Amino acid sequence: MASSGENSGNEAALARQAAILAQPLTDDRVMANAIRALAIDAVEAAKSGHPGMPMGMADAATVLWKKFLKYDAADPAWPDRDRFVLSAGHGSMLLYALLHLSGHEGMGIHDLKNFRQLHAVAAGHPEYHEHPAIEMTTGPLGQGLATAVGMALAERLLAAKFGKSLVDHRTWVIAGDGCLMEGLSHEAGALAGHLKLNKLIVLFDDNSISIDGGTELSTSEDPLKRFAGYGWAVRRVDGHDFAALNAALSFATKSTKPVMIACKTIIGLGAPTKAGTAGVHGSALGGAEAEAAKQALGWPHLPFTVPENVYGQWREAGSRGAAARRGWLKRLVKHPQRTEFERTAAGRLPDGWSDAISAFKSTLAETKPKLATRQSSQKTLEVLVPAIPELTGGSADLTGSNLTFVKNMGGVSADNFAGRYIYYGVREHGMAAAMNGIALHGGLIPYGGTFFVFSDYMRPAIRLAALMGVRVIHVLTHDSIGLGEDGPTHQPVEHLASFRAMPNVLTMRPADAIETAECWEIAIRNTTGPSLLVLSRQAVPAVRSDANGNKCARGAYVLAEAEGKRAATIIATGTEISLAIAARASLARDGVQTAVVSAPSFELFARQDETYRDSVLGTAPRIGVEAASGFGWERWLGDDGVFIGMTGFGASAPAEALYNHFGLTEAAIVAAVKKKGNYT
Ligand SMILES: Cc1ncc(C[n+]2csc(CCOP(=O)(O)OP(=O)(O)O)c2C)c(N)n1
Ligand SMILES: [Mg+2]
Repeated sequence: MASSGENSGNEAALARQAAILAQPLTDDRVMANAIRALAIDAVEAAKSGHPGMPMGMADAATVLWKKFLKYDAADPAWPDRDRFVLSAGHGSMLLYALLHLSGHEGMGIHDLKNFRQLHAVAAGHPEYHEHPAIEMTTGPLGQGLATAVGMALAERLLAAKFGKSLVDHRTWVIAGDGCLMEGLSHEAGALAGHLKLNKLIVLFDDNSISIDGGTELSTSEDPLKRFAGYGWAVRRVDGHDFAALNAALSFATKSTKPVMIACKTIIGLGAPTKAGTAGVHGSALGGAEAEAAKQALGWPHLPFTVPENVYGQWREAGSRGAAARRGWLKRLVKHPQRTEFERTAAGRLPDGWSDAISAFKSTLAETKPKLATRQSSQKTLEVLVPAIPELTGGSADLTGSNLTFVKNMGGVSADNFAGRYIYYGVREHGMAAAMNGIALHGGLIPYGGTFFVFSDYMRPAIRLAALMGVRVIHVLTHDSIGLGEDGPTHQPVEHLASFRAMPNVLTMRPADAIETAECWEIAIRNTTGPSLLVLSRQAVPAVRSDANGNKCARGAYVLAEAEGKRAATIIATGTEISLAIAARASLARDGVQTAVVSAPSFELFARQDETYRDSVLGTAPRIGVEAASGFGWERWLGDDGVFIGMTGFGASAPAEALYNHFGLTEAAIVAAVKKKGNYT
């Protein structure tokens, strides 16, 4: 019988639990019970949280952190540590308890007591910046698993570059039913299997419970069969049998394929009535059940109290990797690539790259090429890729359209991790999450391409990149109705507005070759969040002839000042800049003087001081032009402004016909200025 979110129908789980709890208390079980007790106490204190998952996975996590995970609690930043990703982020207390018990600084008992309170290190879900040993922010199910694929891939790429003596670690993931129900798990699993990322190991919390009740309410699949189909090695194990867990993890470390171990667990193990039910997933056990659980577990201690001998065993586990780390440091000192390793690990850019791009921009200023901005992006990459060896490219099966490949990068495959270009396949979401993992791992700067409209398929991963503040660069081509004949399914309309609304995303839509190079330069330097380069399919004339400095860095600037007093200010981005320039010339012939402002990045412009912004925007009436939704433009246009853009979806036709049809024309700009402008 399916349970319905209440603690009913769990007789089988309770019978199994009784047998488990009747076993003699081994050291391993006591160590695991310390996790359980802390999870119970913290959730009780916060009166909210998720005790079930930490209580269920405590045994498996103990085996992992005691015997297998390579880490040294004294230095969570050790580059060659194993990565541990709690994909089932709601079980955050599992991670916090592990960090606390293993002796990590910055996760004291008072931090656990403060679970889920304002500014607490122990936030509701693990937050990347709260503690150096939290490898990433998790909570949106499936993201952890897919990001871990990127971490495991980064390890392979860096091992190929620097050798095993510096780079030789695993990526471990704990994922639940929810992570594996998410579609993203398919993209991630398939990519990892294809690339034979054998140092990626997923412990699946196979408890057959999610929020609505038993998983039989909504799924009949066998994830192990699915992952075996992707080329993974799979095992099933009793998640409360320490010997079996040890054997399974040992097997996992010898695999030539990525590994998934389904740990059959009881959610909330220890809770006398609620174990094995959805009732223990996401709420405090309640005083009586919490008390009784500790009694059943043989844990007679006061809340937030762990006996010294148990701390001792955990601290031993936490320092188990110290010798390995010291050995690694010695190898680093003698390593011929030490300087390069340290530079890239710290995320510092190489000398000379900025000169290379300056020289390139000077050439553009002379040659004034008429190119699609996606082509300009490729030409910029031809300069950046050789100059910045850590740049790692890719595309979600649109390499020839995104123009993200540069000669000699070499494709990454299971047989060749010396390549620098990743064929992500038609897996936008998987790509964006893997890019986050590559960036989080350190040592590499990922960029990846797809059509701008399919940023919708990547949005959850881009949002996490923004929240975590990691440097990933998205090359998003075919940026408007200007892509033409492929029609409205492929034509972004609301995407610029939506990303401009997302905190900490840098959205840039350059107008010509020089602006594209400038925006790439900004993206490379933007170490604190994702950058989106929104690029055209169709060619645009060069509008800039000066290449000194970086004008795009101020977000918006006066591209062409009015000859005399401004009758109006025409503000445009990307491909619409050339329309604005043409309208300005036509108006000037009629004696109407206007300025054209190029506004490649709203976010960067918003960061400028008011004086600068006022000087750019001017006091004359403003006309905004962008082949997209006008949502958000009112910020720059003011009450009096006019927006010329899209009010609905696009259509299928040649680009020029679409611009005419939707009224994005020189004539429309001229008419708007004549209607609104201050001139006599
Ligand atoms: C993408 C996403 N959808 C929904 C949720 C809300 N949510 C949190 S946990 C959960 C159930 C997860 O079930 P499972 O992974 O089996 O966790 P367990 O109950 O076993 O701890 C849901 C739906 C979420 N965090 N992320
Ligand atoms: Mg579950």
